[in-house]
Amino acid sequence: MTDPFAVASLPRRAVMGVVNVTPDSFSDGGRFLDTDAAVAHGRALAAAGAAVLDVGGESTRPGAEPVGAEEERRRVVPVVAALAASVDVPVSIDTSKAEVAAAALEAGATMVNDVTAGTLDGEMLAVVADHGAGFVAMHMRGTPRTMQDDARYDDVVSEVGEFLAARVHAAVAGGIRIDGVLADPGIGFAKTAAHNVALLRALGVVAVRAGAPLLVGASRKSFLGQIAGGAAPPDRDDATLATTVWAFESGVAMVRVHDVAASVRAARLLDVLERATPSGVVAA
Ligand code: PMM
Repeated sequence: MTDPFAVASLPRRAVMGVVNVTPDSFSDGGRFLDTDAAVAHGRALAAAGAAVLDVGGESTRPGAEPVGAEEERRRVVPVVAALAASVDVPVSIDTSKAEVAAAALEAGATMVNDVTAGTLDGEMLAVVADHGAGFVAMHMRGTPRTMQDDARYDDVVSEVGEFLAARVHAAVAGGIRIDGVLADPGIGFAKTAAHNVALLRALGVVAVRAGAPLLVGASRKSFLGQIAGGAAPPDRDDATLATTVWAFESGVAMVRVHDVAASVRAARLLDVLERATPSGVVAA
C-alpha cells in the first residue's frame, strides 16, 4: 500500500496542477506527450506551489476518442513514477480505468481522479480502497465523445448534488477513507455555459448536498471564452484566476488548473486577508 492520502493534510486552499500526457487535450494537447517533458512540467508546477499533481493520459475534451488501457498506462506510469520519486506533494492519476489506476498507485500515486466517479469501471472503487488512496468523484454524463448531447437538466444544482452524494456514499461504502474523498461538479462535462454558471454560483449548496469537500476544474474551459473573451485556451488564464478566487471564497477545498503559479498566489493572498487582524497584522 502506498502512503494514505487525506484531504486534511493539504493546505486549506489547495491547487492541483494539470499534467496532461496526451496528444489531444484541449488546452495543452501534445506539449507534454514525451515523458521527460511531462516530468519537467510536473516538477515546475510543484515548484510553483501545486499541492497535488494530476497526471492524465486520456483526453476528456468534448468529442475526444477513447484510449486503450495499455496505451494510457504506457503514457502515465513512467511520469507518475518519476514525479512520485522527486516531488514532495501527492501525485494523482486522472483515469476512469481501474487497471490504469492500479498501475499508477503501484508506481507511487496516492490519489485517483475519476471523471466518471467510479461508474465506468466496476473495479475502480475497490482498487482505490485497497491502496488507501484518495478519490475524486466527478459528475458527468455519457462519455467525452457524446456528453454534450446529455446537457439537459431540470435543476442542474440539485441533480449534480444528488449524483455526487450517491457517488461519495458508494466510495465510502466501497471502503475508501471518507477523509480522502473530494466531490467535483464537473464543469464543462455534459454542461452548457449556463449550467456551468449555475453550478459555480451555488458551490456552497453543491458541497452540502455532496457531503464532501469540493474540487473545481474550470481552467481554460470554453464557457470562460464565451463569457469573458479569450479565444485560445491559454488566453483564458485571467478568467480562470477569477474562478479560482470565486471557488475558494465559496469554500471549495481545491482547484484544478493549468496556470498553477497564479492560483497559488491568489490562495496565499486570501489566506493572509482571512487571518489579518483589524489593524492589518497577520500572525505568522
Ligand atoms: N477537467 C478535465 C480533466 N479532468 N478532472 C476533474 N476532477 N475535474 C475537471 O474539471 C477535469 C478533470 C479537462 O481538462 P484538461 O483536458 O485540461 O485536463
